[in-house]
Amino acid sequence: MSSNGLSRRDFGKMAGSAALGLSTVSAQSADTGIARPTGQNAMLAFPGDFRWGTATSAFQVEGAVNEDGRGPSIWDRFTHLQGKIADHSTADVADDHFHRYKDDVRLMKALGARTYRFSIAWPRVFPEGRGVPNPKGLDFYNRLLDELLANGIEPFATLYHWDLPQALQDRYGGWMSRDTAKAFADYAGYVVERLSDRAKHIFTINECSRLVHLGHGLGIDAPGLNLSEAGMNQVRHNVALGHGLAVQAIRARGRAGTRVGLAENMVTCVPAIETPANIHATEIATRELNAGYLTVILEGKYTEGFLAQAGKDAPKYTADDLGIVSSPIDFVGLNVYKPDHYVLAADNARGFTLAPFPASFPHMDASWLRVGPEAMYWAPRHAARIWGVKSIYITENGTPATDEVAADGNVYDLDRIMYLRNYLLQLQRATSEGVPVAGYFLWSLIDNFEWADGYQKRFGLYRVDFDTQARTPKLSASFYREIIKQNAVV
Ligand code: GCO
Repeated sequence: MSSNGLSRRDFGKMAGSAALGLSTVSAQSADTGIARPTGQNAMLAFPGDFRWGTATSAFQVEGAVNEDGRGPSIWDRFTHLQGKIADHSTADVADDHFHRYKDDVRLMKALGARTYRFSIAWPRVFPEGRGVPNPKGLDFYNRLLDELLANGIEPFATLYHWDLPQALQDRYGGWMSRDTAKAFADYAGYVVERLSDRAKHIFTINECSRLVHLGHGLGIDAPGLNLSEAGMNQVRHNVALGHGLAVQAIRARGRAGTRVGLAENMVTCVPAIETPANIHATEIATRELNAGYLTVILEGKYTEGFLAQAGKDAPKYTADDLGIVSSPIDFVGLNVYKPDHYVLAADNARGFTLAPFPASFPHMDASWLRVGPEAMYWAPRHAARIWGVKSIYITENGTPATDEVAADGNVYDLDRIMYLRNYLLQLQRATSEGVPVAGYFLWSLIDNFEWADGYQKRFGLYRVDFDTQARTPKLSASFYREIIKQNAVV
């Protein structure tokens, strides 16, 4: 009993009803003694300056592919080939975000989000990939930046989210050539010179890993190639070189205070059982399995293991390249969806074993999206521990869901909420242990063009009716708004 005669249980009830269940007083059950600490979710809180946002990419949302002088990209070409996209769709219209960006900024604002990660379409800015710029194309991003800032939303811009100008594919073979890396740096410098008065955080390249494997190995993504191991290694190196040259161009031409990093879906290794030996093995595995990109960027050399394994298929490079590739960056962005490997310590030459996944391992509404929330703890922790990264953003996390519209018109996407809550609990574990994660961008703000899956896989907090372009919040939008409001897992 408290001194005013009310039991704490009664008081909790009163305060709870007054604040729609969001009481900040201790709500204790007299019967069980189970209590939340003062400040409802204090145990699950994020650092005070944590940045919450959502993410999209240009090709997936913009549409307007022929407007204001935009040139074709490899994804325009690819989507118009027969049989490449599951539902035979294209992204010619997508979310029509090019025309509806003001509405979409309002959706962000309704979430209470303070940041937004989007990408700039290279072929809008340089329709031919290099040479003569198209100021009208860049103007779209001027309008978008102004709208974001007017609404108190901080822009985080990605320069390359896979929409390579088709002209560079035709002329140089795209990323098979170092010329594309050089063209990328020129484009990066041009854009940052004009936008970094407002966009202070720049990501160079999104997910090198996927563009190499799905785009140049398996042929599932544009440009739809099936290169040899040697070819893929060279593409990966050229992308890393493009990243490094772009970092240098951004430093040279960006306004003071411009910060630059990359966004990668690192191969995420999780200890199968959290013992010191397994954790150590996991760190060895992380370095080796990311050797072709993150490791060389953050360490300035390819590991001996990588070069030995690649043998004659190793990429061709110069010593100068390694210095460029490893140009210092300000932050690392991690796209975290799933655990890639569960690792056990092993008495073998590598020092680790990758446990095979059982057929019954759970996944979301895509077979690749395994539910392993602990990936969200280990990915940033590895970046901080292995490479000493001081500033990390979770640049993507989210899931597709079936998102049926219920009889009352709502989308009760409980599976997405379950997924997000569990991943965010692991992120909170990381930040509470001091892993320097500065922000989180949920993929995605709105349902959009999910590459080879077309519009069949919905990742949005807002449902999009692609016939009418109407946007409707799903229950997960309310969930995320509450997370942002409380700055804690709810
Ligand atoms: C990615 C992507 C997004 C995808 C998302 C869901 O970088 O893979 O950035 O474009 O849509 O990951 O698959």
